[in-house]
Amino acid sequence: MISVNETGFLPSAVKLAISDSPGSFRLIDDTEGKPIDIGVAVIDSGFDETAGCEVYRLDFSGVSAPGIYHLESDDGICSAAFKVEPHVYKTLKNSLLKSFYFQRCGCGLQEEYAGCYKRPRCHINPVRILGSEKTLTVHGGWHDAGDYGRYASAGAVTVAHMLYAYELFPEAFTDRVNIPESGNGLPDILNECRYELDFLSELQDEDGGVHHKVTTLQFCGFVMPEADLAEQVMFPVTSMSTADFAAVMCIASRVYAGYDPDFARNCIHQAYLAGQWLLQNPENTDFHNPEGCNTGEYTDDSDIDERMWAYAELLRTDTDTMPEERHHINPMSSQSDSRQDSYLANLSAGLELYLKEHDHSDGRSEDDGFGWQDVSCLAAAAVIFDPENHAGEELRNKMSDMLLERANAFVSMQEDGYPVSMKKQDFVWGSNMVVSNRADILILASIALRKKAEKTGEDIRALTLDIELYEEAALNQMHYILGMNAMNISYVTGFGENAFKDPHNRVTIADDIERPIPGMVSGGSCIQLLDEEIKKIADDSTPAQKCYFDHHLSYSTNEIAIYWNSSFLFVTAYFDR
Ligand code: G3I
Ligand code: 9MR
Ligand code: ZN
Repeated sequence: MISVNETGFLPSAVKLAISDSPGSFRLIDDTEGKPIDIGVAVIDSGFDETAGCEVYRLDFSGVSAPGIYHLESDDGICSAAFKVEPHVYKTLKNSLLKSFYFQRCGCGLQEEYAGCYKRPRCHINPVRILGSEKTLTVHGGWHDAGDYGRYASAGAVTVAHMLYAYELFPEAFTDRVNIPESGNGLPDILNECRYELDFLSELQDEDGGVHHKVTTLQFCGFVMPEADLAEQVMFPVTSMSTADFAAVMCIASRVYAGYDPDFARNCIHQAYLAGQWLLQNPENTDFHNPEGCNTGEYTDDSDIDERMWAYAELLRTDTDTMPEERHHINPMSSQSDSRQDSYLANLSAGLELYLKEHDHSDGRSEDDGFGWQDVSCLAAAAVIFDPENHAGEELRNKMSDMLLERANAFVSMQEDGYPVSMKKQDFVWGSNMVVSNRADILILASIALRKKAEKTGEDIRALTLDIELYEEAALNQMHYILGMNAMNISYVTGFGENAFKDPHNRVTIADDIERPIPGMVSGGSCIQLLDEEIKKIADDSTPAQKCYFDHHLSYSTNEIAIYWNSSFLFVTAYFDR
């Protein structure tokens, strides 16, 4: 087997594929239908426990001419085809972004924008507040994944991935992706995130607390969204949701300030209220489903990282750096200094506690801190890329150290076997997000080094080697998701000859359309074997990369989710800016 990134490579990038057997290999130009005179170097990379085989890296970086190619061994084994061209990831980037439109709840998807995936509006009935008969109406937001639940933390982290990407490399988001708001003066990534932000803002109580989720009590069957008519319930306020909400509303207030000042002012006001709630409610409200409820829990036994992220963003954003008139809605504005002090004190204490709890002396694999459960590197991004450095030099250095330590660990983890920065224990539910998050961290490290050089005037050439190492490692994680893996499968619907086809996605299961909605990322291999379907084809002896089943019933290995897509959009957009 020869596995390769089935979308393709940028012309000047290092180009690798993986063979599970030795031999000699040729590069075939599929347009000409014949081999080209480019050497394919074979490097024995040793036995890879996560793949369960010897791994031979095939380096064909010598090709740079735009075209369509595939690799062939001397005994006739062929890889999937792939492209080499500038902007080879543009279509993928735009499809990953468009996928959020297909997750929209509360509106109909019109044929003009959704094509054959058009559908009527869904989940428009009033929502009951758990434990009472009171109802309220909530609007919009994205369905979380293959289910139709709407979850505050998952939504907030998803939007944060996208808004941080936009803040750090806006040039990657100039294309329109044909959604109803296209052409309204905002980039479509901001139009799409606004759809979720407007929903999130309806989850906040007057005291600033944010409700954990809006779902039915039980997962519905494999029906279309508009046929899911069971009562929707709003679950209690949690500290995790309130903290994630505070953080993402701060980012939104910055990013939308130039486009919609009223909306931006409301975002920072809601963030400020959430921040006040956090200061007044210091206990973690680790959520667990009540009796009779089986929808997504998004439990977290610690909210230290979420609070760290909230305080980092509030420290950076809930200050006078915002338009002066904003303070009129913050009666506490004359006390903004004392607010600043409390954010800074809590951020500093939170980081100290977090670092103590995550010292990895127990041999656990590295955290990435860019997902829904551990948001520590979202907090790091808030501090490191704050142009005003509100957190101060010492805290910023600690955050940079944490980020760079992880990036360096991810670089070294790809030295043998598959160049993917994963140990066996990292193949958890949503392991493709772990891979993608590690690419995101590598990119953040690269950006941080560039910005440091710009700021200090340090000769960028001294940092170039590190920057190139980080970016090459980030691309290797991307290659894994797009096909260079032991399953020889592309984990993004519609992208690659061997793209996965049968996601655990209720819309795809129920819509009677053969092709799955494109641009959706599969959760990927999970060694915990957490559903009955995967247990039919995998057991404890199955290599970590192969605990995967392209079957709609395997929800623990083959679901799709908004924060898996946003994490991968971050890395794809970076390489198509
Ligand atoms: O954090 C621990 C880690 O410390 C430990 O080493 C590892 C192995 O034991 O487990 C890690 O916890 C895992 C957690 O995800 C964080 O990665 C749990 O085992 C695992 O069960 C948990 O899975 C989550 C799953 O819901 C079940 O709760 C997935 O991350 C999460 O993406 C998924 O989310 C679902 C929603 O509930 C419902 N909507 C669909 C969505 C995607 O499947
Ligand atoms: O479809 C649900 C998926 O979104 C969740 O991630 C998963 C775990 O919470 O549960 C899925 O729903 C299944 C339920 O848990 C058990 N009965 C079968 C349901 C559909 O696969
Ligand atoms: Zn809906």
